[in-house]
Amino acid sequence: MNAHTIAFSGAVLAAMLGLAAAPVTAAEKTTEHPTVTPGELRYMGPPVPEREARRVVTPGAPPMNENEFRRAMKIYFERCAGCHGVLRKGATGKPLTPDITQKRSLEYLKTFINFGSPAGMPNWGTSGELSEADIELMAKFLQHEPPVPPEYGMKLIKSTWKVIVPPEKRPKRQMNKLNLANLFSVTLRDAGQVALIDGDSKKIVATIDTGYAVHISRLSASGRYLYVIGRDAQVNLIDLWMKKPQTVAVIKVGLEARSVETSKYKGWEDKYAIAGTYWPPQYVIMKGDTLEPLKIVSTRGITVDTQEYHPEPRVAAIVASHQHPEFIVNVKETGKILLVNYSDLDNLTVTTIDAARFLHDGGWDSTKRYFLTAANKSNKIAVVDSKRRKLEALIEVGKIPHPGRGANFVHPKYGPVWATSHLGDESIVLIGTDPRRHKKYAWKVVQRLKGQGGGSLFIKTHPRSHHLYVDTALNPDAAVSQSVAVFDIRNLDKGYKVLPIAKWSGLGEGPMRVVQPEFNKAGDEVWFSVWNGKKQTSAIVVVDDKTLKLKKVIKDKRLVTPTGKFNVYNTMHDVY
Ligand code: DHE
Repeated sequence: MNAHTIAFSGAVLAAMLGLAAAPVTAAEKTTEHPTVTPGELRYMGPPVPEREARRVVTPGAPPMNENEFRRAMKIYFERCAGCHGVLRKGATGKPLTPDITQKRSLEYLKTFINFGSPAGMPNWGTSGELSEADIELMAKFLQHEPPVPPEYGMKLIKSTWKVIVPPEKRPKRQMNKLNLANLFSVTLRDAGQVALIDGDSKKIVATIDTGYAVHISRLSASGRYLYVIGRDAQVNLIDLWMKKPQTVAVIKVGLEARSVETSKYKGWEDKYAIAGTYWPPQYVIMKGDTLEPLKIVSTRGITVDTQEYHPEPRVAAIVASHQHPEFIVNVKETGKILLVNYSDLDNLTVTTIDAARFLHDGGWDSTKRYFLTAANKSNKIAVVDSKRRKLEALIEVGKIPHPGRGANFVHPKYGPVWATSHLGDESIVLIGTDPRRHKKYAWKVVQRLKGQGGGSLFIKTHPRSHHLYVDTALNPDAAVSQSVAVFDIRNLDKGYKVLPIAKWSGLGEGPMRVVQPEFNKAGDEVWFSVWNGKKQTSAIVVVDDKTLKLKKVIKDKRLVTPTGKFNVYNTMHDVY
């Protein structure tokens, strides 16, 4: 279905997206047109005045004029792309391509946008966020071919960058009495916030507005700063030393993103931050303490296996090497792992490691030398030796491995192992990670455990625990998605015990799912999110790791759809 697509230049889009694009300076002003520079004039022609709006046509879609289309595009990129993807292929929200939306009808789309759904779609109309006219506009827009989203170059990124508290004005020492090492940053996914919860008192000490459909938190090497990224590619830099922890800098590095990290190599700690985007497919290196954007690098390129060009290879997990001044960047659709050396940004050295397509999440082995990462739709784990800068192994595992950062423990027989669970089957795979003292087991599957079922997202343990916890948050069976399996590492053959986490929360009704175990600093408590619908009450359940008994239920109306939880000490030191 060919659509009459319209492309907008960055500057025009900046204006449409409500991003304060840099004003046209006097020098750039031209007598030919009051607001457009000669370069833009040559490139895009004069801006189309309202009255001459051209019609946008996609066969089968209700007609819209260009001004309506522009407005709908602005609303979509600002409010919807974070969940439905900039190309409307779906993400946490359903795909919204014309082959689907045109079958739904205008009335259905209007109703859905107006009332939302318990599965997490906000009620844009009844909440007053969108007017009736805008809802009608969006219901039409979604039946047209998605417009080519804008690139996000330095000018547009810089227009979103704000230093709210400059470094020199920030405290010289911690100004609050928080036990920061045991603080948790908790993703409040559909609220677009993080909650900071004191691990000792279990009290919420702050809720901080972040990007839309907020995704993950990472810590600075110093443990002072929290870097939070939203699916809308907004990065918040939060200073935990302030009297009340708050955002001190913010930037939007693209339209859609999932990962953020800071430099961790000795002597370079926190000098740089990096964010990887789904759209545009690129990564952005920033100053660590202000988020000043310094370098944008596109990840468009050739796929590792078929050697074909890919226009939209999204940046997935990023970790910071401890062996060299490098970021390790997973590029999903090309299957390449980039070691980006930040020691000379003007002459950037990037080692490109061929791994396997559909790279996703991953984490370090216990020595923090080897990065083990899922090439999830390739059913493989890739192992990168960050010291030798080489692919160590590509290991066949189960169906769609999804480790989060994985789990490291010492197996009674095979020595140090790293574990992943799977979205596509019930297995939990253990991989030997000690090429020196357990050479014959290194980089091989040494054991496959049977878990509760597929749909697992995260697995976790702790050096002081002898338990391995496995969620099955996306399993279709509520009894499975609302509980977790726990193994005794000393006797894995005994199988798992089921903890009825959702039941312990006492929440009662709602489409709740139990997701992501996270230990406290001491390693004697495990926190689970009971992720309910946006309109229902959610909770965090704390389990005593020694007794496997319920220790505490954290319930608070501010806890809206809690998902990822990041203990400061464990996240700083890659303890998992
Ligand atoms: Fe995530 C990590 C991508 C859906 C919760 N998620 C990651 C990472 C990536 C990613 C690339 C690794 C980041 C890193 O380490 O730098 N996640 C995606 C998606 O593309 C996907 C599948 C669909 C989407 O639209 O985003 C997706 N993720 C989800 C969820 O629905 C989850 C369960 C709930 C939520 O909050 O959105 C979710 N993702 C998480 C969490 C982590 C994560 C908690 C960090 C795990 C960790 O321990 O580090």
